[in-house]
Amino acid sequence: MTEALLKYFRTKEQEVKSEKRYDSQCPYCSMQCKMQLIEQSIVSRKKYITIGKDNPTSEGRLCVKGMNAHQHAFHKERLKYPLVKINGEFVRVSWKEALNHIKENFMKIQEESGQNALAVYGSASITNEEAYLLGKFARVALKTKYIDYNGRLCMSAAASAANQTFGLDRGFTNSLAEIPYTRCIILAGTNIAECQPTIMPNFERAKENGAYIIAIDPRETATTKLADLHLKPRPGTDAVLANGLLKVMIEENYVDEKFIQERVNGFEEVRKYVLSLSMKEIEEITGVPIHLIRKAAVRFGSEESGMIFTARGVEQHTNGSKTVRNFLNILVSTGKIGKPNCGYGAITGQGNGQGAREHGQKADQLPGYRSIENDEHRNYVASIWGIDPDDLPRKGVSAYEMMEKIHEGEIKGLFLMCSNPIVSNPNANFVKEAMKKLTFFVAVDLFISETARLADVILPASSYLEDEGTMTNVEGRVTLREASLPCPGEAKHDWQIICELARVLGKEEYFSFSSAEEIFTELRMASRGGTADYFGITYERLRKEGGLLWPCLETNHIGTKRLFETSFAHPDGKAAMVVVPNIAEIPKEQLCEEFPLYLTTGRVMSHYLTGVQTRKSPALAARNIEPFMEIHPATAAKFQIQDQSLVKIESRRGSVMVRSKWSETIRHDTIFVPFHWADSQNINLLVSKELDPECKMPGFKVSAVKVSPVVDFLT
Ligand SMILES: Nc1nc2c(c(=O)[nH]1)N[C@H]1C(S)=C(S)[C@@H](COP(=O)(O)OP(=O)(O)OC[C@H]3O[C@@H](n4cnc5c(=O)[nH]c(N)nc54)[C@H](O)[C@@H]3O)O[C@H]1N2
Ligand SMILES: Nc1nc2c(c(=O)[nH]1)N[C@H]1C(S)=C(S)[C@@H](COP(=O)(O)OP(=O)(O)OC[C@H]3O[C@@H](n4cnc5c(=O)[nH]c(N)nc54)[C@H](O)[C@@H]3O)O[C@H]1N2
Ligand code: SF4
Ligand SMILES: [Mo]
Repeated sequence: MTEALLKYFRTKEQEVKSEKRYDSQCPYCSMQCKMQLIEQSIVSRKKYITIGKDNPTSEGRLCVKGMNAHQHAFHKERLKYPLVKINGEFVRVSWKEALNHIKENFMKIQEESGQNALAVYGSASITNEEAYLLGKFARVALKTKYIDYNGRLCMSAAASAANQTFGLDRGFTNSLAEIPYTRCIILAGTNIAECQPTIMPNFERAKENGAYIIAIDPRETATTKLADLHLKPRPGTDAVLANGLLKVMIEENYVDEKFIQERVNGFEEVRKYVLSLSMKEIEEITGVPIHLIRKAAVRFGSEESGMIFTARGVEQHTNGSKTVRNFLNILVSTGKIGKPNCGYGAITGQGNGQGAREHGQKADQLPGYRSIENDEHRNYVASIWGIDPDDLPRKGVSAYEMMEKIHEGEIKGLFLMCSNPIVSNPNANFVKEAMKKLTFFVAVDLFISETARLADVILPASSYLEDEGTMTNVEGRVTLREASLPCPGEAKHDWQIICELARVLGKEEYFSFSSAEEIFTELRMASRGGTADYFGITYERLRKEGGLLWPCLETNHIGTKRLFETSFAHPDGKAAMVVVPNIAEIPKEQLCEEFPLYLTTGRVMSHYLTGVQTRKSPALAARNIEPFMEIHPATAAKFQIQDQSLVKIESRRGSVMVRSKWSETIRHDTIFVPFHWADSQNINLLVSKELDPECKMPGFKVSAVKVSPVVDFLT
């Protein structure tokens, strides 16, 4: 540093009058990096800096989003008061007025149209306590069967696959600390370098230790650059590719006969099926040359240890659940699970993407990963809640299907917490129409999001800097987010909002909580004996031990670092393989003469999901001010598209306009657009309503589209 620079910093430091520090965890991805916000008072203003804090998962690292997260939390548009829409305009009201207004409308809807005319839509960005309470609120306070959440669009395929194959779904079967010591890694449809950046050193260390990395992605990314071998399948054909990999592994004798014999069901059927397949056909369907499939299979099969990671690239398909199961077929037939440095990771998405899928926000679920259709489970949870099990509603429908029910008029009122569905759901035009049809709509948010704009009431929620609670991270590690900054204006914590609303609805006795910790104490009991058992976890332990991996059965249990060491979680202790047919599983969205290209969607490093938060952060927005369409120059030439020019993309559902970005490394038949922008740049206007029949995941990663230059732009 030069003398002049040093002098500059010294002067700046002298301007700082006082400093306060607040602990928290990043509000964004599943790494849940621990951080500290430093608030400096400088003569006439406040200055904020965010630094990382050491912990077992992110080891003190932060990425650019975490470092700048406070910018949205302190943004001038942060909601500070309840708002009620009067004659089309939002007007500030008191909490009392807002809550009474909600009560009147909710009661009227249920009196006129029945309990199930109200629906709840939740989120995996809220804490475990809030996710748990929201599930209870729907079932006990509103008595509706309709509740689901944004994680349906995110983790449902991986969760469904792990539950079916292993009998239990915890994102990572091991702890991150084992990654550096594995010999071969398959990264299928995951862009960790941009989406969980602070996980990367684990993979870099593995590489330094000689691990061979195979990436599967239709385009080159910062993640695939780390790989020794990059397979670029046609979008949506990963299940077929996995059949090819498995065929080679079986033919070359890389399967673990002893492991299969002792611990796996269904291998014989899968073996027979994949051996009947032709590699030529697999090459034709996937677009991946046979010799590369062989190379990947032989390497993964022959190494003594290996791990497979999947993320939304292979999961967000109308066959996402089966695709993941096929990757798990590979893992269990090679016996690379349940032992050191071997395992599976579904790279979880949102901050609480893991915990929020365990405690009852899902349409068919009760806390602790229990089933709402299982009588024993119903009796247990009803006993914790102090209600008659017969009063517990049955299962409802998935997130997007709730939009259909709204359209049909069956659902008339909606309570939305922490999500922006008109931007994040597929078939966005339809979803927006649905929202407009609602008789009464309440949104709880930090901002007036594109969806909240359509609400009748908006309630202001607290942010990650203000709201204490537990979050279960990418490893399945339960962490305590200590947050202590006062709420801005009259904003309240999501759990407080749920409790207050329950109170005005006459259900106070079930929701009389005065802290997040009190809710957690009930959650521990409610999850006890379930697959996701949190009973042994307490705030005190989390403070002392920094985080615990579930299941954690007793307060002296150390948590579970590695799953399935001696048995899987099915009643017979065995993993269940399944045949994943090539033909039936090809995506429902087909190319044709009119729509000749695959559109796939995803993320960039500096933005988060629908962008409501990151688009308000100047440092992040500046990195990607607008969406772009990645396209191969040869394809661009075919459709007369210049680099950096405005392009119209059309599907069977709608059209958007974005700027082109030539890329030599994407497949010729595929374009890529990130989904962090809204309104006329909302890429979900193009995505179809088709869902995976098993888990109801939309096909975000394959739409048939055409592209054309926006000629008027230059003339
Ligand atoms: N910066 C940033 N980080 C995030 C988020 C964010 O919005 N921004 N969101 C968080 C959340 S909620 C989630 S769910 C995760 C998502 O994390 P990822 O799933 O890693 O992210 P995506 O970009 O959606 O998709 C990953 C990759 O899949 C590839 N892909 C697309 N189609 C296919 C296909 O058919 N087959 C294969 N094999 N690959 C395909 C894409 O090219 C992309 O590189 O990230 C979390 N972290
Ligand atoms: N095309 C396409 N679409 C996709 C995907 C894709 O890859 N491609 N990915 C899907 C995936 S994986 C996901 S996870 C979804 C996510 O989609 P959404 O659920 O819509 O996610 P967000 O953009 O995070 O919306 C969160 C909203 O809650 C607000 N908020 C933030 N924190 C809080 C809080 O603590 N309390 C409250 N009450 N509000 C808060 C934010 O301001 C924002 O308005 O999108 C899905 N949609
Ligand atoms: S976005 Fe994810 S990796 Fe980046 S700081 Fe936040 S939690 Fe950590
Ligand atoms: Mo997600």
